[in-house]
Amino acid sequence: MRNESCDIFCNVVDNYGDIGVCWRLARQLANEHGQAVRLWVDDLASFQRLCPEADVMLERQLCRGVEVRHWSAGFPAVEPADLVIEAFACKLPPTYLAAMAARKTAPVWVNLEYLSAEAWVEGCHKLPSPHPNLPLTRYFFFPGFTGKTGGLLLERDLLARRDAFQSDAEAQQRYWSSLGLPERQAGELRVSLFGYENAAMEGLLTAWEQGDRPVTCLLPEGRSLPQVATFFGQQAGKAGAVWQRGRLRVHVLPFVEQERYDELLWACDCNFVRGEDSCVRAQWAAKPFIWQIYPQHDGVHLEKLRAFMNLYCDRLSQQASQAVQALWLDWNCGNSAGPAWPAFLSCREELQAQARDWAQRLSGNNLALNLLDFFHQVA
Ligand code: TRH
Repeated sequence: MRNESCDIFCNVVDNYGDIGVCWRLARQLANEHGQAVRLWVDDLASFQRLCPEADVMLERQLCRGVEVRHWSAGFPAVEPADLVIEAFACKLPPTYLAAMAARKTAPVWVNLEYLSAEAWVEGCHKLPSPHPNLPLTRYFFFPGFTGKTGGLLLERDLLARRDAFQSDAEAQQRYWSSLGLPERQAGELRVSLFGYENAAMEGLLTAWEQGDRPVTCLLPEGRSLPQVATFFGQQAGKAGAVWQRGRLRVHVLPFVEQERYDELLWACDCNFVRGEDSCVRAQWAAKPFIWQIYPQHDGVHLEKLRAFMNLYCDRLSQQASQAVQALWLDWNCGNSAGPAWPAFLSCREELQAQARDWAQRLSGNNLALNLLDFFHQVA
């Protein structure tokens, strides 16, 4: 293993996606590639949701092989690392930039961008952007779904662990029991639901309530919970709550540490996910999924959604492709998602096979490996 260092800077804009991606990358660089990683994060409370043993009061702590630093005003004088990752164009502290420029060999400076399936990403991946005043160059690094992009975050053993879990009925049963769920009823569908507030929610819940098979919905605490609670005539809800209406039963789950969330995705028949990181995890889970993209005011998110749907649906039959697109568009445009659900469900076998194939195809393009290759080329 090399004796290299890496600083990752994360400004938490909203929710858990920014820190979710940075924390995952930091762990991978430290634990799989032997880098000395410092993760600078400005919001330790958000970080603690993903890594519960973190102490929000500490300026500096070691968590799972990563040195986690509170990024606050009054940035300390530190020696910059060999590889500097600025996540999602958060601005580096001016004193740190000056220290980077003062190093005998400038660090490799990478701006890790948001994930997008749009075609322009391939042309911008790895482009250099010289600093206007300092002798430094920043490179754009784009995650993505094609070989001309930086790929996706994927831990070394993830797919093997997934396969072991998915082929072990007892392990799955233990998992369900740990959540307090009984044995599956005949024909029962288990669905996880992680999303934002959504006008399409009531229609979907109604379709499940009135459908022809039992649906158990696993709902992590968070932004979707108030709407679901209202559907059941509740003022609010918290982890442990179980609600039933018709054929729909909802179990409210605690928000778990990041490493544990995968099991939920692996165990369910179908997953509703959102943002960036949970969407990628749903793809590795190799199960049919429905993506709620992070909404942007100018509507550009719908372009990003279409770009991804085009890629994802490319090898599906026309019927399955239409079913996926109809449900995803309804779910993202706030139209009642109820009418599109039965068609989606009827293509489940094909979608299941495609999900496995898709994960397999993507797994050859590993973001951490690509990033390190790039670092070694430029350094
Ligand atoms: O939280 P998000 O909505 O984050 C978003 C997006 O990343 C978006 O692109 C970005 O612009 C915006 O933030 C600012 O969704 P995302 O990306 O899925 O992140 C959620 C993280 O939470 C992910 O790492 C998985 C994790 N998670 C857990 O650790 N435990 C849980 O129980 C659940 C449900 C999620």
